[in-house]
Amino acid sequence: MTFSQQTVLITGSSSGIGEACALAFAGSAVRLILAARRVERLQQLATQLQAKGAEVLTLELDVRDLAAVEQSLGTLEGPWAEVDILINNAGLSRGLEPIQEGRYADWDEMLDTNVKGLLHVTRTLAPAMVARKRGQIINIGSIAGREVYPGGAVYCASKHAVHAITQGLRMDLNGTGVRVSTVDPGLVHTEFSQVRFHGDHQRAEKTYQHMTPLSAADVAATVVWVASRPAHVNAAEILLLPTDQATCGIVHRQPTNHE
Ligand code: NDP
Ligand code: 8X3
Repeated sequence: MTFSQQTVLITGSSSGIGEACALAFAGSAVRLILAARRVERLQQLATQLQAKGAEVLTLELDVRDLAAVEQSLGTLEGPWAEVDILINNAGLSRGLEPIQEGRYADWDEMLDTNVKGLLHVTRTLAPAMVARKRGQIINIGSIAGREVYPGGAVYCASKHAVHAITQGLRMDLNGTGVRVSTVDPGLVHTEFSQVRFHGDHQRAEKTYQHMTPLSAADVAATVVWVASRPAHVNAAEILLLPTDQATCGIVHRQPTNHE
C-alpha cells in the first residue's frame, strides 16, 4: 500500500508510538503533519523522514489548547488542509496513587489531554473529511480503556472515554465515508512510564522488567495496517497485547539469571 497522495496528521509525534507511526508511514512516501509540544524533537524527526522521501510539516501544538488547535489545524493550506488520516495519539498518564491521595493537577492533565485534546483535534478536522466524503480517524486507546487497575482510575477513565468517543464518533460519521478505529495497546516500552512517574527512571523501567513489552514500532505497524485496508473495510477495534500480558494485572514476568 502506498500513501503517496495522502496527508497523515499524527498528534504526539515527538516520541514513542507517535514517532514510530511517523517513521512507519514515511516508508510509503506520505505527506506528514507532526504535532506535539517539543518542537525541536519534531524538527529532528522531520529531517529523518524527509530523507525517506516524505514531505513533512511540523506544528508546535498543545492539544489541550482549543484556540491553538483551531488556529494551527483550522488554517492549514493547500494539500496540508486535506487530512486523510488523523492519528489521535497524544496522551499521557500521571501518577499511580489511589484516588484518596491523587493530585488534582495530574487528573486535569490526563483528562484535558487524553479526552478533551482528542476532541479538540477531531472536532477541528472531521468537518473537512465529511465534506470530502472520505477520511480516517485512528485513536490510540489502551487496554486501560477496557479494564481498570488500582491507582489507575483516572487514566483508565480517560481511556474508557476514548473508547466511548470512538464508538460514538463511528455512529455519528456512519454514512459519510469517514472511518473511525481504535488501536488499544497493552504495555508498550516508550517514555509513557517516565512521564507517569514524573521522571523517576528506575520506577518507570520496573513496569517492563522481566517481560517483553510491545515496542512503539509494533503499534505503528498495526496502525499502518488499519490505515491500509480497502476503503470499504473498517478495522474498527484492535486490542494489541504483548504475549506476556493477559490483562492489565496478569503479566508473566520471568527474571533471568543475569537480573
Ligand atoms: P510517550 O510519552 O512516548 O509519547 C506521548 C506523546 O504525547 C509525546 O509525543 C508527547 O509530546 C505527546 N503529548 C503529551 N501531551 C501532549 C499535549 N498536551 N499536546 C500535544 N502532544 C502531547 O508515550 P506513548 O508513545 O506510549 O503514548 C502515546 C499514546 O499511547 C498515549 O495516548 C498513551 O495513552 C497511549 N498508550 C500507551 C501505552 C504504553 O504502554 N506506552 C499503552 C496503551 C496506550 P510532547 O510532550 O512533545 O507534547
Ligand atoms: C497504557 C497501558 O496498562 O500502563 O495505556 O495503563 S497501562
